[in-house]
Amino acid sequence: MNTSQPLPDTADDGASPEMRTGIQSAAPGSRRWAAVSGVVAAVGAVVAGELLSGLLSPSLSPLTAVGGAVIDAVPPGVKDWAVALFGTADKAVFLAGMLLVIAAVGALAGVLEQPRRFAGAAVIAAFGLVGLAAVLTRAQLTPGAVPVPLVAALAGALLIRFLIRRLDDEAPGDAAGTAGAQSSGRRTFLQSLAAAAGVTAVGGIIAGVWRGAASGISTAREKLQLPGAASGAPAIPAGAEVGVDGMQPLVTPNRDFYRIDTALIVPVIDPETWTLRVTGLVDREIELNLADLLAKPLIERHVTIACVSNEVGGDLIGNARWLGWPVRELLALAAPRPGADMVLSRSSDGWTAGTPLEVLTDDRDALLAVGMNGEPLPLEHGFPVRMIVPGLYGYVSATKWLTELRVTRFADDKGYWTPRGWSERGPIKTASRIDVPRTGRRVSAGTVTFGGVAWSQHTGISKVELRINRGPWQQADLAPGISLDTWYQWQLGIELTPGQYEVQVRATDLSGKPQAEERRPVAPDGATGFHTIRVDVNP
Ligand SMILES: Nc1nc2c(c(=O)[nH]1)N[C@H]1C(S)=C(S)[C@@H](COP(=O)(O)O)O[C@H]1N2
Ligand SMILES: [Mo]
Repeated sequence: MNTSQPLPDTADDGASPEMRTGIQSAAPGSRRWAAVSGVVAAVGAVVAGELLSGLLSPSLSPLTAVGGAVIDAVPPGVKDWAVALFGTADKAVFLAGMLLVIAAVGALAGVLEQPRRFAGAAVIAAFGLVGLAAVLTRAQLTPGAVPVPLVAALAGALLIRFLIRRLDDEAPGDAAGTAGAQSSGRRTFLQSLAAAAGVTAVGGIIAGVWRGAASGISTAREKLQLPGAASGAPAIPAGAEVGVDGMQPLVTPNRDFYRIDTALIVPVIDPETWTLRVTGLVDREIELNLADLLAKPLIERHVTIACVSNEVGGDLIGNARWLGWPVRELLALAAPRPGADMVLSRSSDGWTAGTPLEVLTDDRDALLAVGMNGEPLPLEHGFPVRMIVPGLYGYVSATKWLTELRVTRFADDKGYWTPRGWSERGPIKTASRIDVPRTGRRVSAGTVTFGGVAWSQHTGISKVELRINRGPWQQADLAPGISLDTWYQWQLGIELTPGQYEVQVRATDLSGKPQAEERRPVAPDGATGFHTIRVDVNP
């Protein structure tokens, strides 16, 4: 930049000195820079909070506390929100939105700080108090988390004051403000602003890498040696995978497994210090650590878990081989008292699920899972320990980052989603899906091969049928399932002449009950209706 030339907006600043009646008034051009200063100060405060929480409270920063509080406070019945939370929440978009709001408040603070000293600093301090309030309400609260929003806000307030002072120095507000003095003052201001922005950016990158890598825990996870299973998973029967091109694998690889949770950042739990407590209506409270758990006789089972927010034909469902200790064994040690009918499982971030005691104590192999497809649980799937309960939607059973099992009663306690418009009980509904061909796809006339999956966890599937243009149901070839708790693949070849067709699928469970035809939305307890696709058959 040519320093002998006035910067573009010194023209607005300098052209009308009479506008600057004393140091309190801000010229329009410098107001823009005041806004920029405010943005840098506000984002700087956020970054300071992230860095400091990295040191003092890795699982709770002011930013994630406010985000978590916003997510929890979303009014029930707001469908898009529910879908965003239950559905594959785009957490990056949510975080970006939060940063935009913070930047906007920062800009406002900058504009306020310029004419009224400390007005902007007060806005940033108020922001710190919001952060503190949010932090205090979070389940991950530790003493170390408390000073973080205060120190971060103080840093932001000092920074905004410093930058605005520099900005004001540039324009003394009287005739002494010659073009030369202004341009040198402007240079000093811009240098300060650039330095502050640079430090903020570098700090942001460090905080991001720090979080992203969650390095120590990832390493601990990689080093963790899972014991073998005392009772291995039943072998996958021959032919369970129908081998139709374009179908998903029968066992879902971890990296492709759907992820649903309310956690803005993945909770990072040190396996060395993790404990699980059994509390509530029990004769004996129990606390065990990971070494205790891994020393138990573990079993391995394939279980297909599904989200209640899975739309008809949707992909919020996956099948994995889970290694864990049966929940019923732990509950037997704790000895639930008469009258208890629910277990409220809690994760490290305070999220809860209410599961009927009965399904955790019957023979269905509900697990305290430590392994997923032969590896320790991935961090985003609940490392180090989660629950897996065959037959129930995830929101009432599949607690990730598990820390407590509270034996209680449905009359006394509620899981996270129940007061938010979702049913207290969530058995998975029998359903089926056409995966091949994909809807709208063009295929050639002749034998068209259809393929897909059907599930009725813990009951099993007896038949799958297809119908074309609402004609008679035609029975598909149903592959053997791995167990009653997993999905089944099916396929059927149908002769089709050129034209456009509607194809529907329905499954019947092993008790003879067909899946529900009536179209119902996902709330409050899971969608129903036949998955319907359209196929264009070319000549
Ligand atoms: N801690 C915690 N566990 C949770 C949730 C959550 O929000 N927090 N969501 C549940 C829901 S709604 C589902 S469908 C499953 C999804 O498990 P996955 O992400 O491993 O597929 O996790 C369950 N466990
Ligand atoms: Mo879910």
